[in-house]
Amino acid sequence: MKPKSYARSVGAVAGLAVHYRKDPTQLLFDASTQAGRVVRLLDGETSHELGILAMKLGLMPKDSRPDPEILKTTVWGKMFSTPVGLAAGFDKNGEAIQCALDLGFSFTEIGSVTPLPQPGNPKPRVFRLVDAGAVINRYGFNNDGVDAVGQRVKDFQARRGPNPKGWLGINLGKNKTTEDAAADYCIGVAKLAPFADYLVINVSSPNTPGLRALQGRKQLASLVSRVLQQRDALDWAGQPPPPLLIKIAPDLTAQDKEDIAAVALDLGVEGLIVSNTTIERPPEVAALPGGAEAGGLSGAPLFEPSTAVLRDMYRLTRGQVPIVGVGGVATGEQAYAKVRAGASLVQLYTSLALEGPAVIRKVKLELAACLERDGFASVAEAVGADHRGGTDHEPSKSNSSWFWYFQRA
Ligand SMILES: Cc1cc2nc3c(=O)[nH]c(=O)nc-3n(C[C@H](O)[C@H](O)[C@H](O)COP(=O)(O)O)c2cc1C
Ligand SMILES: *[C@@H]1O[C@H](CO)[C@@H](O)[C@H](O)[C@H]1NC(C)=O
Ligand SMILES: *[C@@H]1O[C@H](CO)[C@@H](O)[C@H](O)[C@H]1NC(C)=O
Ligand SMILES: CC(=O)N[C@H]1CO[C@H](CO)[C@@H](O)[C@@H]1O
Repeated sequence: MKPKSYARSVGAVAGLAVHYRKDPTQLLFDASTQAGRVVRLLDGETSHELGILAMKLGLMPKDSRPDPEILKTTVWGKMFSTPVGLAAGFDKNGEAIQCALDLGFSFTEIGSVTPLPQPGNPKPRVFRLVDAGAVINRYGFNNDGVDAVGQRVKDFQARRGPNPKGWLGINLGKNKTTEDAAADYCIGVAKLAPFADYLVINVSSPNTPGLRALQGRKQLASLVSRVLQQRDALDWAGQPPPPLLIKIAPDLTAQDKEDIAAVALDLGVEGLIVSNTTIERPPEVAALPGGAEAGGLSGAPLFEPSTAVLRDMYRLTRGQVPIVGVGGVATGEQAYAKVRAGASLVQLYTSLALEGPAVIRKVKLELAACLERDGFASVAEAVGADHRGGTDHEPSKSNSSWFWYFQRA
């Protein structure tokens, strides 16, 4: 090695040593990001399985650094140290609950869990479109079923102390051949609700053609009220039951959105998760290798459409129903845009799968910086800010002008 480049290498190593001494956990995060690059060479499902395995074995880094104070927020009477959580489908079987929280999320949503275990669709069923920052999946809800998952969540709740640092959401599904979805959700509620900090049911169906709007609304109301009744019939020993959230698709008609908002307000649904993956294929995605695969598209191309639906749902529910914003979040600026559009909490999945756990801290720090930049004292203050004209706060750049036009008209 030439002396000059040798000196440069020594300098670089010394620099890194100083850098990591200041912040040793960063080394683990960077290492896991590098590991993530290798794992990316494997197929989508194998790398997902390896990720879960590493989490189960405790090989994932813990991020014990405190979250910025400004990110602290209270929803459903629960304190979240950051509004950023892990979305459903990553830990389908509740095998890595504590580990997801240790990675730096303030909440993790397991599932979807169906009454009986089911194998899902034939492989391959996960496709990474790395250049588009996207994933297409058609897993078909492979999972261990409510009994196996029930044992795991019971163990988790038994181990954690009286002042939990993170929260557990349980996403309930229906078996493939079940026609009465409410019946399956009720089984999930009966078995899993006692261990959940919140529950999610999915009403992600793209509109059934020919179904009259009112019928759609009636059916949805009947589904949701059966699930609420089942939950409220359990013995909560004077404690409030876990909030029930409904998760929706981004591919909804205006009528669908009005129906869902009306039902949520009428029945007192405690939250909405917006949104699931999309069955749409933007032309730039369809043109990529794998881009035409069937399934749900997540990641970067989902950011705009899911945020638009979030904005609509906040407006239609008049800001009265807490919303969890999910879809394409890979930066703090994007998490901030979801908050301004109306999200009280934010989740991510695909950016974690593509970039590794370093993305979690990045999103949190950037979100804190966005809030400070625009003069917000807390997350709660910024929730729905795009909908309020005439504040001191600068409208965000992501705010489309037509929206302001309608708000101010
Ligand atoms: C591989 C994969 C599996 C998923 N499985 C589920 C699931 O079982 N239940 C569910 O409600 N959402 C599931 N989702 C959807 C995510 O929870 C989330 O709504 C969606 O991916 C958008 O967020 P993202 O762009 O940050 O990934 C899954 C997503 C992916 C990529
Ligand atoms: C979500 O709801 C849709 C529409 O009812 C259904 O087709 C799909 O199978 C559901 N998914 C799960 C996991 O229950
Ligand atoms: C989400 O959307 C996909 C298609 O994009 C659909 O198959 C699935 O049933 C929906 N629901 C859930 C809970 O993922
Ligand atoms: C409630 C219930 O068990 N529903 C269905 C779950 O899935 C299996 C297999 O697909 C069906 O046989 C059940 O009826």
